[in-house]
Amino acid sequence: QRAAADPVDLSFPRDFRWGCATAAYQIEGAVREDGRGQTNWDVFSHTPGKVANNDTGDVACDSYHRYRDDIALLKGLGVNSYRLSIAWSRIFPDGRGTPNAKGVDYYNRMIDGLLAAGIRPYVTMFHWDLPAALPGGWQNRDTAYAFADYAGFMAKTLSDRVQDVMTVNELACFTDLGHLRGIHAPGLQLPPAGVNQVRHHGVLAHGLGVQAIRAQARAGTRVGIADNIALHIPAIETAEHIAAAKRATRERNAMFLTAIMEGRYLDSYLAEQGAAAPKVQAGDMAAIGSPLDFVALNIYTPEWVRADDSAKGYAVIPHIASSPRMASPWLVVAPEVAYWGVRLVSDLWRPKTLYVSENGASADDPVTGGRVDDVDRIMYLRNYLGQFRRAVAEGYPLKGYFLWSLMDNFEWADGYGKRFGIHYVDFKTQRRTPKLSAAWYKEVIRRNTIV
Ligand code: GBH
Repeated sequence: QRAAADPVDLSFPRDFRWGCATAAYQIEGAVREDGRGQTNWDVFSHTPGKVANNDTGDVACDSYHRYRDDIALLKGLGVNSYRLSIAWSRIFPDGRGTPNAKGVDYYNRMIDGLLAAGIRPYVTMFHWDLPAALPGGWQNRDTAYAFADYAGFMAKTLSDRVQDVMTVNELACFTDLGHLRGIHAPGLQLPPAGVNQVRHHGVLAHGLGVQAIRAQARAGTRVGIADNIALHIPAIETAEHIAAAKRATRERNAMFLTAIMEGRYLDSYLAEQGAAAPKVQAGDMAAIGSPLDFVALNIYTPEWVRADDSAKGYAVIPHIASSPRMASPWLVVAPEVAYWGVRLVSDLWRPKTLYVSENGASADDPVTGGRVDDVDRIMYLRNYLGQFRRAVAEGYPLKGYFLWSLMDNFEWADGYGKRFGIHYVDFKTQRRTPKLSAAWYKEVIRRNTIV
């Protein structure tokens, strides 16, 4: 006679991809080495008052020199995958022209090292570090073509060893945060028409990038995007609220993922923007709508949505001060978004494959006696994973999970003040120490279930 029911099965499919994610400018440092060109983030972080504590990515985690240590950390975790980004300006210091062999060599060494360790690389071509030499940056349509040339070249170069490529990371960040809110590089606050044009150049870069990668990389290369869409949870799990959350997801991402998945801008978006709508040229929408092999989502903070009598049919419920948050004020804890993010994107657009390209949390890590017992981070990750598991159980095609991040790093406008790593980095000595969350994640991977 048993005292309790059998534990619920929380295991993941046998071929599930377990990984960690990082980005070039956040970890590499070595910004003036081996011919690397300057980027918008070098300029921005060196402009006083833009980044907390006036921190810069000049040294970061020094991964340009310590990439073997990074690979050792990954091996220690037992991950089978790693998501990294390529610094465009190491390959083309001026954004275009002749490739810089030393920059290419760095990524060849990195990829070879990962493969030797049995780790599959997932490569993001652009995670916000734009070559500063490109005139006008994302305001200039030419930047989208320069990106496609670079992405095609790089995919071809790595194609004998890299099968999984993401074009860009988080459209809304490098467009809106940089050009509407001005809190990321290049720090502009443009009027609506300017912002919409930048957004258009962002999705166009993605689309032209997909075409260039398909033209140049080996057949069988899988291409997708890592995007942070506006995510929504139905306030109540009933049909009317679920329909409202689905509609909010489609309409509130009209300038980004919706355009990519549907190959057009929604009429409601164009009507709402009026004269400020983006200027679109012939062929743009077909490029933007290029079919993808997978969609990857960075999943952190959502908004709750309820059905509403308004013309839109939904209402977004604002966050309140008492919502639970991690160390970054924006990082509201809402594990159900893990399920709803995957489900609503699947229901709307039926991608063949989905990945979680980022999920993780900042915490004020307690450092005592050389230990970092970051139980809040474990709590956060365990709860999000439980909701991803729910999506898998219901048959949604979620094939992998990349934890943000392998180690503490340069957290953009927050500098080194916000720590997202499962390895603690002492930025004076560059010493890396596994936090308790690293031991937890290792056990999750080893058993292929939530512990
Ligand atoms: C991701 O962005 C990035 O891809 C990654 O590079 C980053 O390190 C990681 O997440 C953790 O932040 O300051 O209140 O105005 C996540 C989406 C959107 C989160 C912008 C921070 C700024 C909000 N980011 N947001 S606020």
